[in-house]
Amino acid sequence: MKKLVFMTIIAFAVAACSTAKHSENEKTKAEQLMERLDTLRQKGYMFGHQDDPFYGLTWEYQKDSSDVKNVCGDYPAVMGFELGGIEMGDEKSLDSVPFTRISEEIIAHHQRGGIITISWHPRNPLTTIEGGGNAGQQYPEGTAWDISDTTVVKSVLEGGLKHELFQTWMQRLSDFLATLKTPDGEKVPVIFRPWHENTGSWFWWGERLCTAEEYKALWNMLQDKLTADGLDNLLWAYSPGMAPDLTAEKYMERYPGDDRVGLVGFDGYQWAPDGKADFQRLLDMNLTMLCKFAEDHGKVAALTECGLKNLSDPTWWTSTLQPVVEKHPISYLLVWRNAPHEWFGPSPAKPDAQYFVDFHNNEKSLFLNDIK
Ligand code: BMA
Repeated sequence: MKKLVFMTIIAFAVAACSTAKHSENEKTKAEQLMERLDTLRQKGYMFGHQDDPFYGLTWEYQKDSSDVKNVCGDYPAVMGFELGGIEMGDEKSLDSVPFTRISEEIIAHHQRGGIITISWHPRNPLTTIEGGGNAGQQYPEGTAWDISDTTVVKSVLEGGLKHELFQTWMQRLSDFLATLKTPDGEKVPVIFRPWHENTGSWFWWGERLCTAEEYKALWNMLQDKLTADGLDNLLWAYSPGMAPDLTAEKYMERYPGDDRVGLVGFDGYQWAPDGKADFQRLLDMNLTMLCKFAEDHGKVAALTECGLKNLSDPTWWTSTLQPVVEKHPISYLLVWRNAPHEWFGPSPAKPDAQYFVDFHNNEKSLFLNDIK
């Protein structure tokens, strides 16, 4: 990559990662992560998997296990973790993973040289019944997917009905993030990706649920709070959903600003088992837009979520995904979790495993051993 572009990226990263500028030897963890991502991008694209170290299709909570490693012999370079439920003070996430374990695995992956990304699907602050009335319920009442009311974002902003409650929720999130430190006190760098898929309307922060101004105010409120708490290890990622109308103009509509975002991406799944051609066309088109946007704005680009549910086409890794992503200078792609009811990663028990090995062996796909 041209030096000028690299310098631009670093300049924006400094702005996006914290308000203070830092000299070479006192870069924040977020700034260092941005530089690392940018360097690694010259080599290829990293593979990521959500909830990788907790469970697979035939096991759960076995130390050092991973479906990805069990298939190809290496851990994913990027691991994704979900914090939904932390805002309630729950012991387990909405995906039933104990938060103490999440903290431990984040630190362990960082210590083995890997990269961490965190998502957060907080419950609906307006419809959640405090004291647990509808806690633990997955869909949709009281959850992030509860879109029964269009004033939820407004309600948590300054002057809103749930503003105070949301301060408590943000504090609990902040307290958890503060635990992400190695034993010698080093903060773990994290790609933090809140308020995602906001150009769709299935979360309470979605497009038809709030105005662009309200969305940005929500983003800013959370970012300002976590920054004020000293969390300068967060690289903020903005990721709407893949869509035929995701032009650069559309991408900008709710974009929080170059000074507030370090990584740009989008989430894009192939939902129809026979939808290969349409998926490839759309993915290619959106990645072309995204990578140009990233270059113009001095950001790192990533396919922040993707997958084919239950790998209904076992050749998907090499026949569908790889040919498109290898054309674009993205930092990483991340496939969603291997839950019993829906899985997006490989598993030794499934026919896509042999194709995943080929995907892993391709020199442009990067796994943990490729980035250490
Ligand atoms: C969704 C599904 C849900 C899960 C949520 C948050 O895509 O996997 O089962 O609770 O993500 O991780």
